[in-house]
Amino acid sequence: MAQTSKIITLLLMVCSAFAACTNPGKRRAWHTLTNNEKLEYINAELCLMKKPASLGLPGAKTRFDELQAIHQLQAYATHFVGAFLPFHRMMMLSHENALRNECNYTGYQPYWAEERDAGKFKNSVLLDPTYGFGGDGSGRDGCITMGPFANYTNSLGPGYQITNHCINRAVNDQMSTGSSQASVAACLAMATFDKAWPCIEGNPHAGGHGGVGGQMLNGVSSPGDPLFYLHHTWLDKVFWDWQARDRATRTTTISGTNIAPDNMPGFPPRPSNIPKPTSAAGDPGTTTTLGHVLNMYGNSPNKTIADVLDIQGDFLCYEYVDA
Ligand SMILES: *[C@@H]1O[C@H](CO)[C@@H](O)[C@H](O)[C@H]1NC(C)=O
Ligand SMILES: *[C@@H]1O[C@H](CO)[C@@H](O)[C@H](O)[C@H]1NC(C)=O
Ligand SMILES: *[C@@H]1O[C@H](CO)[C@@H](O)[C@H](O)[C@H]1NC(C)=O
Ligand SMILES: [Cu+2]
Repeated sequence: MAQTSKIITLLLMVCSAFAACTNPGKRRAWHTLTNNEKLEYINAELCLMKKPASLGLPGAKTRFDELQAIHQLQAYATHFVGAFLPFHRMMMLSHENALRNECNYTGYQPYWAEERDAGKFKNSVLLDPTYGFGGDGSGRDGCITMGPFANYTNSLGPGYQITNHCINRAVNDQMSTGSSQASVAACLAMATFDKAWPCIEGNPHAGGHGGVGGQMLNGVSSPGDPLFYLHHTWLDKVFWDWQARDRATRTTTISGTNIAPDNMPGFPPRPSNIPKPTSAAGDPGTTTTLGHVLNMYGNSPNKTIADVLDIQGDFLCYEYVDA
């Protein structure tokens, strides 16, 4: 009898070790969604834009703003550092969970398959005024005037400022060429994280931010444009595609500095009230480690880099459906 229950316990342990992620959420490319699926996503985002803020973060008026604040408050600790990709992965999850848990969204976070639109963002279905995120900006302030998000007032940004302004864009198809399949392929071919991460953070990352322009081009306040989440989810897919080429190693190791340069190219200067990151929480020194804490400012529980390296692990459970 004792023997039997020992065996059962053992079996249960073995099962639970492998049962962590049996039904991964499917993250799909925006252009492959049906119109109804697109509207469900858009309406859930509008729901976050209407929900009052509840976390007490500076300047944030809505739940959408609070997710933007995660990025604004720690831009200099999350770019040009080893945590860049894990941090943005965690931020995408925090956003996806807010849509699902607070706004009844039943899908998963979609991505913008930017390689299809590189050099021609102007014609992208992502900018559709009915089943997309509205068009380019226009007028003196570059405000978007079409689509479901035309009248949203951002409370955070530009940069570190807390001011009311429209969502603005300045589509630049010179810049959007940086999102090309060639840029992606070059990064996927990198042999080490220390080469793959800066490659992804350069182009394709810059291609999407510069290609959309306006708010998206502001390294600090870019999540004020809902396209940010489609862009960074695509980058997360690129990161995962790179990791999957050597999953055992690339989901269990991390490296890179955790000290960003004083003046990050394309970023507004760091104001004096935002402390210079010296060593991020959880890292004993100046190198990014698995214990590095990803601070979600209460939007969702903090996690460590170790928690988010495998998208089908004990914590994360999603997969990317190829476009
Ligand atoms: C989500 O669905 C529940 C149950 O139907 C409902 O009570 C709630 O109001 C919905 N929330 C939103 C934000 O639509
Ligand atoms: C935005 O505001 C304008 C002017 O009040 C209005 O005509 C338009 O329907 C609004 N758009 C949306 C998506 O709410
Ligand atoms: C999240 O991490 C930050 C930075 O380490 C820390 O200051 C904060 O208290 C943590 N928040 C929670 C809810 O644990
Ligand atoms: Cu960012």
